[in-house]
Amino acid sequence: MATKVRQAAGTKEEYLQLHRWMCMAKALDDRMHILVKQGRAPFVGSSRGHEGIQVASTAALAADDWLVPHYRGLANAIVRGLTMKEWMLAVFAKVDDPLSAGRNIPGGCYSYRRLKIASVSQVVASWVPKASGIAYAAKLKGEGSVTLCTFGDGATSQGDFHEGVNFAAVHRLPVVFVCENNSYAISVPIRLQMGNPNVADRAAGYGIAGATVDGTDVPACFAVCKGAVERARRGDGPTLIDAKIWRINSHTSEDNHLKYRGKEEIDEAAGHDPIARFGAWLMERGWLTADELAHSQAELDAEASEAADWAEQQPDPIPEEALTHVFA
Ligand SMILES: Cc1ncc(C[n+]2csc(CCOP(=O)(O)OP(=O)(O)O)c2C)c(N)n1
Repeated sequence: MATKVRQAAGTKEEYLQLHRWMCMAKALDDRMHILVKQGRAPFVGSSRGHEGIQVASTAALAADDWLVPHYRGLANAIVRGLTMKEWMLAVFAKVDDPLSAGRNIPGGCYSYRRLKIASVSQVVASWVPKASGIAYAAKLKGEGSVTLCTFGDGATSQGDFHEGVNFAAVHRLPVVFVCENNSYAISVPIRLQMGNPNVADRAAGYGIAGATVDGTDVPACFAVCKGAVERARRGDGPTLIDAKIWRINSHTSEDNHLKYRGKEEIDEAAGHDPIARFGAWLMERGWLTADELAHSQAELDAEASEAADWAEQQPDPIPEEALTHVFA
């Protein structure tokens, strides 16, 4: 049964595209770590380990749908159409940065109207009620759009999470909630975060659909997310998806995970890389060769490096404009 669902979820072309988006995110992530080490960029909140569920959930949307991602959602934004150059403009906080006009740390707090990405915030879970609000507005206007809202396991401990999901449940809103469950909120492990580690079990308490999925299994994620988007679009209300993943890097470049997780666990996390797993899955089917994969990753790595060098040379915001776009 599960196999049937998977085969129906995507075509070869769609899967190859999902994989390329993941490799694009990795190329940018790896480049950002280098830039931080070189003292050229300020910060990286890595999406390594999250890419599978991020591309699968976002690719399940239609172009007119809304994305309300959490700060780790680089691959989500890439699927919506964010280019490497645009991302690097944000990394270097340049005047033409389309995400926050150079006003925030990369991925920290931004929106992108053209790509229908809305108001990401660093205040954990604060974007959950916003996502429900967007979905409510869409429903009232009869827009037919679906809103995808993503967050981490730590976010589910916040009151905002409960209020946002409950509101969406009461009004049967067209919204898909995806918990990218990497089992850490910075240094706090999931056993100290919640009594029941299965976030989707809470769906029953809200009276909505829930699903648990291995977030490193891209075809499975794509099937589950497509199902949730379809359910939302036909008026059957929200779904709460718990995607179990592994955070491969530290929380951010300001954090050192060796202080709170052992080397053995860190190595284990690296072994749950969704990009490697999906690449192997594509190769097993003869849809990608090892040479093609290596060539394409090298090409993307070079593109990320060129995007960084280019963005670094672009103009900085001017001091007189510091308060433009800032609301009191
Ligand atoms: C309301 C609030 N409390 C605390 C923080 C500090 N903080 C930033 S990220 C984070 C961890 C969030 O963990 P999780 O939701 O699991 O997402 P992850 O970063 O693991 O993807 C915390 C506590 C914050 N930004 N906002």
